[in-house]
Amino acid sequence: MEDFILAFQSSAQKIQNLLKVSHTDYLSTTNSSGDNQLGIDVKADKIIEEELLSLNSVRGLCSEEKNEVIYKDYGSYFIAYDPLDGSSIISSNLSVGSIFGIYKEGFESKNIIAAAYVVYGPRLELVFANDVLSYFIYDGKSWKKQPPLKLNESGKINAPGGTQKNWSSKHKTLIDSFFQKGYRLRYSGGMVPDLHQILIKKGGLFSYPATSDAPNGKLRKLFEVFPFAFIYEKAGGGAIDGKNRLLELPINGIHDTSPCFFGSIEEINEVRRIYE
Ligand code: AFP
Repeated sequence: MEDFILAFQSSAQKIQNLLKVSHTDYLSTTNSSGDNQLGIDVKADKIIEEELLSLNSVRGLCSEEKNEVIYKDYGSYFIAYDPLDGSSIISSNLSVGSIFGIYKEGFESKNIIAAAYVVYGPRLELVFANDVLSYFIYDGKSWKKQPPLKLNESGKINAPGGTQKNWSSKHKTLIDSFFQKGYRLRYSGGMVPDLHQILIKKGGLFSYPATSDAPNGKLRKLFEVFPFAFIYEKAGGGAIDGKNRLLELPINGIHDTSPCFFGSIEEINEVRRIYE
């Protein structure tokens, strides 16, 4: 796994440099999910693709920015990644991220054996989870390992995604109930910084539910939902679609999406209670 950590750190430094100097104009193209593509999305995808294809252990790559999976004829691991998540908030100079899921045998939830994300913010940070959860901060010269991130039984942050007028009534009841308990609204529209914040603050709930305009949710299973589900469970929290554990969901196509809830155990139990 060390080769993956080094590859993620190397591509993170290159993409951070790109973010410092790049314009944020859109290309005329869209990705496979129909999202408009920024020039930097395509450049970040290329950087990660080159880093990962150079590893002998990598057999296949699946990117949010591409339609097709890239296969090599040797290697053991399949990596699904979102090279730059948060395109719509880059022009506002908010933090964005890269997300990675590492799968054995093939792209299925049961095959995920590690996950990682990079936060491009005031600091460059990497979180990597396999059997344990490792947290690194880049100080401009090297990546310094930090104490591991751990979720408490509950927290105080509520990060509710999706357009509120398109929420179901039970979802509105759920979200309001946390605000009634004094939870603080912390939502930037960037999955990586929003979920990273809950891990750093040791608790809370991030939700992106089924909505009337996105009945299967918006976030992609292979390179957003499953990696963060893996990381949140390793941190002592939970990750469900309202009822089922996210890491038990099937996959129907590499860009398949799911409603998703990530958080501390008590918040996830409350989601189950309201949704079931
Ligand atoms: P963009 O990549 O289009 O900015 O979308 C970011 C994202 O996929 C994820 O990072 C956020 O959690 C989510 O969308 C925000 O979606 P809403 O703006 O609908 O809340």
